[in-house]
Amino acid sequence: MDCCCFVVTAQVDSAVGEKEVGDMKKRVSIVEGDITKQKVDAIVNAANNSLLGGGGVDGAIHRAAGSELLEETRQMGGCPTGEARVSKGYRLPARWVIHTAGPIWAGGHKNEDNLLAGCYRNCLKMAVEHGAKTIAFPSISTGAYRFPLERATEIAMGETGKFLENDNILKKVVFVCFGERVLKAYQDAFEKIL
Ligand code: AR6
Repeated sequence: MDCCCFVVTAQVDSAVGEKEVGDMKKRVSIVEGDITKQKVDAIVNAANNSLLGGGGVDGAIHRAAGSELLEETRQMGGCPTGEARVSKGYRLPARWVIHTAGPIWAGGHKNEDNLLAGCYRNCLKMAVEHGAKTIAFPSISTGAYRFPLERATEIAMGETGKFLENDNILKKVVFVCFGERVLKAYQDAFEKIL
């Protein structure tokens, strides 16, 4: 599943600031596939506070990168929820892995929205600080951590849009969707938010 089955193309609005809006949309892609196969500068890992690996996308990234990744993340001393840490990509096509710990969904009253927004903001910031021009995200917190998918995709798209408005370094932000349900949610959020 390493091919791009779906790519959102830019819809240029006929409003003031047309060029800026159009350009920002063109910098966002939505694809269905496996993030470990993405040929981008940095991929994001939906990790946990320990940064010692786990299941889901975290497990897939560690398997594909090889054991050196765990050796490096072991030295990091964990990562608070909403923050991000960077490692090398080892055997992955991506040069860097940006590890972030998303919030565990607890009904919406434990600051989950802001913590998830922080994950996106901090990963994007860290990518730029490392000179990455392309970055791929999985759908952080929407698997084992049970964050409602539609709500999460709107946060992902909203934070990315806000970041790109003020950044001219990142050329492409790719949302990698594992399965059709996730793909549809990102397509809907793209139309609604960007
Ligand atoms: N490529 C892209 N997306 C994937 C892949 C893949 N190879 N594999 C799974 N997904 P999850 P979380 C999707 O559970 O909710 C781990 O054990 C998956 O379908 O991986 O943030 C960590 O160690 C879903 O849409 O992450 C933590 O303990 C999305 O990735 C905990 O799970 C996120 O699902 C983190 O939970």
